[in-house]
Amino acid sequence: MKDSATQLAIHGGVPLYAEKVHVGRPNIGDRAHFLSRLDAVLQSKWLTNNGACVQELESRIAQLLNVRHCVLVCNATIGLEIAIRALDLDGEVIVPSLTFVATAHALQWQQITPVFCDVQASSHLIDPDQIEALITPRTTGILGVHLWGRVCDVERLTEVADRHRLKLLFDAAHAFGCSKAGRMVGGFGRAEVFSFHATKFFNTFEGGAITTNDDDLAKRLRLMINFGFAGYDNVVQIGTNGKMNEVCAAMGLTSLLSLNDVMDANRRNHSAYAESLRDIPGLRLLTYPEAERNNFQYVVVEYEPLAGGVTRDQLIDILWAENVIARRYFHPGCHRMEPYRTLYPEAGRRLPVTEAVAARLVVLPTGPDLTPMDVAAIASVIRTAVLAGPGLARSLRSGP
Ligand code: T4K
Repeated sequence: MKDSATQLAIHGGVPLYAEKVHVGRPNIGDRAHFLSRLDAVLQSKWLTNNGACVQELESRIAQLLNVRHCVLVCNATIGLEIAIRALDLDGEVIVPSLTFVATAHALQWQQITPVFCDVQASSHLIDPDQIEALITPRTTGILGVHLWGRVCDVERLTEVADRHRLKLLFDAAHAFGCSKAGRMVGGFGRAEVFSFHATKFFNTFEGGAITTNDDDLAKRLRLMINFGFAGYDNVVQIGTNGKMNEVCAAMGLTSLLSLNDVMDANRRNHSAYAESLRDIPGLRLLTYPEAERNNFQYVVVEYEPLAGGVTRDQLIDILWAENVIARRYFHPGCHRMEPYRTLYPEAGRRLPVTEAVAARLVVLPTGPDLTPMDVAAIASVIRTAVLAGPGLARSLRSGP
């Protein structure tokens, strides 16, 4: 991130990597396949508006996720906004604060109040026990987030939503290829919204999908992503432009081919992190349920320093100085970002777990380009930094 003291502290001024190793490096897949798809797109002179690649990708994803409808969109943020609107949500919607800010923005953008709910400490997922206390006569829905690809307690959320006649929607931005009780994410709640952004496990450069088993909702979604057009010159409702283009869909068709390889590489790296980070005091690696499918895209660590040891932010500085671009996702929680901290200044009071977890999070790089040896090297930087403790923390504070 910055300071030469951190480099001096660990590697005598020479960073671990000559080039930056990032969280969120895109998985590129089979270039030749992508380029031949691209060539076919150019040849066809059909570049967007429900082209052949979009149609093929929609049907492949629907099949993979075992869901009736997959509506591709230009990104997950617009996908969330459209799904929220198609479900007629308004007033207040209950949502976790421990998420990427797009989840909250998708509500506030359309004048819906995001009512922030705390998460469970062990899973980082919305806590079903806290929801009922937040329901008011203005509440119309619950927006769960399958954070890190770990799937929400869908059963309990469904039960609460049904009891209070609320609509249940999921932000599944992280959860492509993940499962719960053997069921693929995609068919839970009224709809689920995936992100296919460059940094995601499965990418289309920019993009996303709304999936649902509800035929009427799917029809509405399709109208909404295309300005409300029901045919040439026939606009039947308000809509926007949420379409995915053919280049992005071609990338998606390419990414599908390497899905299992990427998942395997991520799983291998996650195990390597588990092995190398074992027994470091104050450090907990978030694990994924063994019986479920997960894409292991996020390697998430909670770090609570021992007295006088390097802080979480110093640990991130040290990693950055080594050219390991770790992230503090999703610090400090949406409720501490604008416009939420101004609009809802009291929200933090009911979010003690979110506040504590957000202060401890470190997300580490993974992906097929990273080998278990890289993982061991990154872990060794972390071990050195944490174990060096107060001495190193003092040198970081005083500088070179
Ligand atoms: N809901 C949730 C729970 C989400 O996490 C997200 C997005 C959304 C909704 C909304 O989805 P989209 O509307 O984006 O489809 C990044 C992504 O832009 C964002 O999609 C993602 N979540 C979020 C977790 O990460 P930033 O602000 O951290 O991006 P940035 O530019 O700092 O890049 C992240 C890392 O990836 C960097 O270390 C660099 C690396 N990178 C990035 C890009 C774009 C690359 O190596 N190559 C690249 O092409 O938000």
